[in-house]
Amino acid sequence: MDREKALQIVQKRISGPRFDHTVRVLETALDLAKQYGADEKKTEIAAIFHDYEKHRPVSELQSIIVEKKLDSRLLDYHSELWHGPAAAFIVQEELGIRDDDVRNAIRYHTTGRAGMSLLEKIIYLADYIEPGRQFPGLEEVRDLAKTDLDLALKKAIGNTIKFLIDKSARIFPDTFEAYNDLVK
Ligand code: DGI
Ligand code: FE
Ligand code: FE
Repeated sequence: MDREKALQIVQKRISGPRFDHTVRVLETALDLAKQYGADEKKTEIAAIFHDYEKHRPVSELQSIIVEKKLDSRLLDYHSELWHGPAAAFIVQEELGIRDDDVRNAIRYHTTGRAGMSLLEKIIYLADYIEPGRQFPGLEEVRDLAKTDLDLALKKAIGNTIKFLIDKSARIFPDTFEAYNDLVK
């Protein structure tokens, strides 16, 4: 699927600011892919579709997780975590996107996981540092991303865990496992 076609498909579901975010994630991810030697075509598709299910009602996301037998642990955690796994399923089902690495990059873009691939790391980080984002500690991660992908990722995931603890939010095990995996 070419870039324009993919963007057209996504824009029908997530227009407005969320679509603008997607385009910035795409540009950021392609920069990282060039820098760190990832497959640019796969990066493009994963970035474009990473938030494809972001605007689907929570009740429908829940049905997808139950009926399609996705990771049932998700149901015990915040619904914010559901759009990635749902999108990874839907892009295969509806659009025939079968590449495992692309689908895992979409699936794990919110939580990360232990043993992330280069593409998974790039999508996670691009989503975190795209130029429209603004929060404490972000500049440091942007700087690290210029020289050391794993160090940037460790900082980003560590910041997310701190942010969640400050909110007294539950933390999905994959998020901890991603962090532990990067601290060696
Ligand atoms: O979809 P985006 O807004 O572009 O970004 P995202 O998919 O990374 O979602 C970010 C949200 O997910 C942010 O509010 C933090 C939250 N999040 C990330 N990891 C966890 C989490 N929330 C919970 N409850 N537990 C987690 O492990
Ligand atoms: Fe997302
Ligand atoms: Fe996103």
